[in-house]
Amino acid sequence: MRVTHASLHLVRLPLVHRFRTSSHAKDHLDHILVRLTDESGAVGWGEIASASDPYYSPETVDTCWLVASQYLLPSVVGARWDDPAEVAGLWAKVRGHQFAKAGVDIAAWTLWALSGGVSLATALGGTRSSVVAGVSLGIEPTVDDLLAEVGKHVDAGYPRVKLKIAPGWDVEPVRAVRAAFPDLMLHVDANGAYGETSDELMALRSLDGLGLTMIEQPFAPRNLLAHAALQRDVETPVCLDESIDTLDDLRTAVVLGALKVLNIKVSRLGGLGPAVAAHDLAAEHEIPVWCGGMHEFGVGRAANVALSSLPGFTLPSDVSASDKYYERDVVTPPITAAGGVVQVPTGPGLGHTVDEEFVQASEVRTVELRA
Ligand code: OSB
Ligand code: MG
Repeated sequence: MRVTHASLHLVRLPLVHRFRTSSHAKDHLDHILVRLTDESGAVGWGEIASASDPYYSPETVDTCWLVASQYLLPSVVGARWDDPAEVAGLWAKVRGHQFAKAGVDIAAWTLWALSGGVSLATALGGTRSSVVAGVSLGIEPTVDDLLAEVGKHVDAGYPRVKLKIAPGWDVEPVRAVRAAFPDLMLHVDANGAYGETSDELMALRSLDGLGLTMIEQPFAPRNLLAHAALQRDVETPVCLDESIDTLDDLRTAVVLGALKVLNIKVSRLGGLGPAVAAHDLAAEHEIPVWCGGMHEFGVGRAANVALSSLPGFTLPSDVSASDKYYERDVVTPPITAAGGVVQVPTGPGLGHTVDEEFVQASEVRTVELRA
């Protein structure tokens, strides 16, 4: 296979509901779509789902644009490869920049699956025909607003809800949600906002009796020792997200006892190849995994659905329907969830068509490279 033509498309979509985490709030998102064309004219799409600001990861939309246009695409355009797993080898000298790599890697996988006439899920080794979706709810202005948001998504059929927490917005709102929804599968995500002061540790320990499926990323990404110490203190499984950028990180965290659950994000791990490898490694250690999201547009969202069809994804994934975030998505049909379940497409490649007219109408920057 040989990519003869590549382009990047910075696309802006408005969010239907303002999303606030421990670090920031967003009303619209800018993601970079990656378009690869091979010698036969087949087109594979990927998505660089980086945030605009370096608050979740050190990457931003601008660093991704720079690294993808100046390093990743020039190494891919014109090169021969037979398997998408080889594509990462073409940019092996580039350290880090996982989000940028992931977008190009997804495009290579979708192009390869499409050319082989198989679905992306089948190409990755997926076995499920549908995946269970969960929703991630941001920090709301009041507990009543949060209860209304939870109720809306429970009514829409989502079987699992994750709540963003931060020091000062934790035990009280989570208790209120638990009291109102006693049987709901519930977990919390702090995006690394907690330190190790006695008040902060006390708040985290107080969450232990609330029947949460997990406490996700309470401490800073590189602070594996604090996660291991908390896991020794609480029954609730500790889940790592931002701490795990590579398979080496995962091996270290396992040895330290820093996690009982792993959030696999295609973007954070640098692509679908490494995401599948993390799934396999976690399975060897009997660590259940689920697929995390970055508010992806339809391309990245479809890749998340395909990945979630692998057998180790036993917990609900953040693969909610497009309409939770966007009025109109970049793919047709959009991703839909009926009763909290998303069907895994069986058609070749992504299983969704990119609406190129809408992409063009919504793009704020573009660049092209030819062999
Ligand atoms: O930690 O999972 C996270 C969004 C932006 C940054 C970090 C996170 C999130 C989400 C998104 O929770 C969930 C989704 O895409 O549905
Ligand atoms: Mg998270």
